[in-house]
Amino acid sequence: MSDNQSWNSSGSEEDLEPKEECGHAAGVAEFSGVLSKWTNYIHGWQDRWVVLKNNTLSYYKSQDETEYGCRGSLCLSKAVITPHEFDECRLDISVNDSVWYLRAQDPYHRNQWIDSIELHRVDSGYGSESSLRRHGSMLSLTSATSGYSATSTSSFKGHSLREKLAEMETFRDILCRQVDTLQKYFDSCANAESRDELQRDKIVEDDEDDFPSTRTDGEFLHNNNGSREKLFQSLSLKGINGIDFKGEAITFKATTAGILATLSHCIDLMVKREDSWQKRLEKEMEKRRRIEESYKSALIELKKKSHFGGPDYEEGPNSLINEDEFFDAVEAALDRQDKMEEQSQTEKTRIQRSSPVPPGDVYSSSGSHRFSDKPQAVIVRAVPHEVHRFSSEVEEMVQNHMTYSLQDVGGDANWQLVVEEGEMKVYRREVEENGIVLDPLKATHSVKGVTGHEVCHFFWDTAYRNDWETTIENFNVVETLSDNAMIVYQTHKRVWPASQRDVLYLSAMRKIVTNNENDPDTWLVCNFSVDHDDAQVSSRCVRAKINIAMICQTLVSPPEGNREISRDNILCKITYVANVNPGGWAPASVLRAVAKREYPKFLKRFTSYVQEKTAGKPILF
Ligand code: 9N3
Repeated sequence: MSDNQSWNSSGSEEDLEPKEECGHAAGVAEFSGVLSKWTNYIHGWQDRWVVLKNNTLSYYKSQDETEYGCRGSLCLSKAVITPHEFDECRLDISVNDSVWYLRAQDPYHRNQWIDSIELHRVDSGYGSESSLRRHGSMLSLTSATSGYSATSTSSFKGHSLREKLAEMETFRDILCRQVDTLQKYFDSCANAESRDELQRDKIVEDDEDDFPSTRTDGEFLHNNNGSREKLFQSLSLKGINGIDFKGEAITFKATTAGILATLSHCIDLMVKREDSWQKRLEKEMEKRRRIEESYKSALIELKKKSHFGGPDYEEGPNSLINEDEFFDAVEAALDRQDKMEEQSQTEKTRIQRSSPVPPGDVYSSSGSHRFSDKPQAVIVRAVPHEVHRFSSEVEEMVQNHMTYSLQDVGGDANWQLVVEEGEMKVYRREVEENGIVLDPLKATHSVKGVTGHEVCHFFWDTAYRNDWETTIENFNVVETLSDNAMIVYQTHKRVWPASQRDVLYLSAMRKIVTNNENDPDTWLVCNFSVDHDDAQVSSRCVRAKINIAMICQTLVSPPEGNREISRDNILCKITYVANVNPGGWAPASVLRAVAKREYPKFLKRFTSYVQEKTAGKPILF
């Protein structure tokens, strides 16, 4: 019995046997190797020893059994070689209606076989056409496969299913051929009626691999290698027109059964795959659950160990508390600070009442500085000022503030008014750089009864710093550059749970005399970050950077009659600008909330302090 050639009309003798007719590709070496050959649905793909020689492709059961003769052969002159569209290992070789379905061990060997067959083939017109066709499909195939294998191992994952698909395509081919055979039979039936003539049967059995049990007489048909007598004997068993109907019917059933078997195999594969995916999913879910659990317990441990909010507590994007918690903590800390301040304030006034000091000196901590003792003695030496190594920096800062900081931002859409209280207006521009809030701030205020010089004096002179500044833990003058410029190092109170900040800055006070006599002169203090070798480096602190200016202009309204200018006639217009870079991460919402709360508080407190401090004292213009 044969494989697929048993049921088509021409894996025929003339193609299979006659080496002389087939021609000979001179000088081309013999090529042989193992290829899988499709037998039938029962035996499926079977390894066969295939030999390419003398323009003929022959196959043997195995390499050891070549002396028993080949089981089938094809003349290659008219053979059409078709590499399979999807199965990268497969090649189909057909001669007329006879097809061999072959598979190599890998795409490389498949291509090697195709190339060798082309080399051995003695060309006929037909052959060259097929050769062209073959090359056409090879081109697309090699490009498709190279792209395919380059993608990933995923091409192997669907390997069995792909193989099954290839098998089913083989079944389809077989069935198509059977349909053709039947059609031929019907055609000849129609002809026979008129001509009453039976055609000589052309069907030749090829491979005995297939359906040995289908023969009723137990005779095995041999292919081109077998005896011709047996072939003719068998013809008598065939139906009308030489067609083996029983064989065809059995094969039809077998092929359809094969399709069903393959389909069910596919289903099995898919079910197995689904099961394995399900198992993997369950495993992954379990893994996730365990990781989540260990994360939670690690978090609890860490909270215990790092003294939540203590010095080892990590600030920054990796902080274990979220912004809301952080924000609440900051709010609570600030409230505590406020309460403590209030308490110390009431304590101070209580002491002052019991031991009176000169009026207007309530906030003075030392009581020995020039202003409180002899206010008139404050010498204005701002113009011309002393030269020091930071003079040019200060000059540049002052110029910038005079040019840009004094610009009105009331109608500027970029600046949003965040707080308005009486004459005080606080604006800010929301600016972030790498997630760090830099929001520039600008505030304007009108303070009655004080001059710009007085405001700047109390702001600049560190002797009063502790009287009005509530956010500083400690400060010291690192270097005095001149009588209106110094370098200050200060540590800010820690805003729990954020890290503590320190600032090193140059603080300079200047008077800018206007060149237009209708405009008032300007007094200003600018505080801007600098580097200094003597500056303490604190491992506890994160270094913040500041660029702050207090810019003041004094407006004087003419006094009534011949009176002297009193404090009732003066008004100080303040522009306060602050650019603070916290120097490290802190939650944006927290910083913004703190800034919104601290700056207005500072401005009110400080200006009231200056008012109180100067009240009843001679005016310092
Ligand atoms: C803030 C400093 C920090 C944060 C300042 C520094 C600051 C403000 C005013 C200096 O006008 S001054 O020069 C008077 C002299 O002290 C001056 C304000 C904000 C939060 C209000 C923006 C640094 C401390 C800090 C930053 C970030 N602490 C925690 C997180």
